Amino acid sequence: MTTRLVHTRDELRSAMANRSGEVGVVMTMGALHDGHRELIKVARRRCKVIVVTVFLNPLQFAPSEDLSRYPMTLDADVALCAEEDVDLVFAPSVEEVYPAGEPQVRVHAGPLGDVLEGASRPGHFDGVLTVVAKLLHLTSPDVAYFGQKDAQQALVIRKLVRDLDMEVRIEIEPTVREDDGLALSSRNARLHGDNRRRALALSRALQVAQQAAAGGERDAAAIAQLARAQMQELQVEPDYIELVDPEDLTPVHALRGDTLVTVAARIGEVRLIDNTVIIIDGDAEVATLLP
Ligand code: PAJ
Repeated sequence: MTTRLVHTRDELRSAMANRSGEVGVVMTMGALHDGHRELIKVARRRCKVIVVTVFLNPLQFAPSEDLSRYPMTLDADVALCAEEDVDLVFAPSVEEVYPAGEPQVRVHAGPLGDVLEGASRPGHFDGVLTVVAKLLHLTSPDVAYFGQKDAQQALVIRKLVRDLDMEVRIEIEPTVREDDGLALSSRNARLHGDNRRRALALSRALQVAQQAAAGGERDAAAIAQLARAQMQELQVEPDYIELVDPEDLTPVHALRGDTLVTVAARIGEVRLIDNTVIIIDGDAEVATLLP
């Protein structure tokens, strides 16, 4: 089966019309890497028809953010999709997705969209949810796959489909990392020289948090302090490092159950995020967001 590239909603509709079986979608902003590839592989194993969307959504970037510097590599993206036996790549233009310009009606993420990344990037999750809702409507999947790398995003998308009764299953897959621990991200291509080494501050901080919890530490502030100190060794000051409840993102003070440790930092020009789940009294191998 060859991979088909379509750009318009009409092409998408007619390409989907003669397919049957469970449809899985992987939504991306392009510049595909092995993190995206893993989501596609999981989808390929589980679904009959795989659609990958490639759309750099302006609605989720503030004017001051890095939209114009975001890498665009559609040919390579389609080649990666072909390697993974994807059926359809839907790569619409901004005009195709927003034919009337900026949409007047949008999905509001609510309180979960105001904390952590949302506090640093006001309106970001409204932009994400608005495009995710549109792409879900356009592709009508049975299952949509997202990465734990963007844990807050995955949670607000789960909330979107529950609160608005959307008939789609949301699956969250573990973060794919470089050998040294750096979480794969399209933005890593912009880490040069010493900044590539300094970017390890995030994953190392999360390791320190895991180790502290494994050693019996239950005080969230103490764990955050150890993690922050680890980052400072690489001269990195986090935007935030927080321990929160993975269900509702409220701050955790004493670790009693599974706890999401989430971190963001600017390395040079590049803003990176990462997270891990500390499992208390459970199987530490399953450190992914719970269903
Ligand atoms: P993008 O950053 O391209 O990510 C697309 C999907 O790949 C997301 O679900 C993200 O969590 C996942 N992903 C990214 N890096 C990963 C890694 N290292 N390991 C595992 N999964 C990873 O997230 C977006 O695009 C956009 O906000 C989008 C949902 C497409 C809406 O515009």
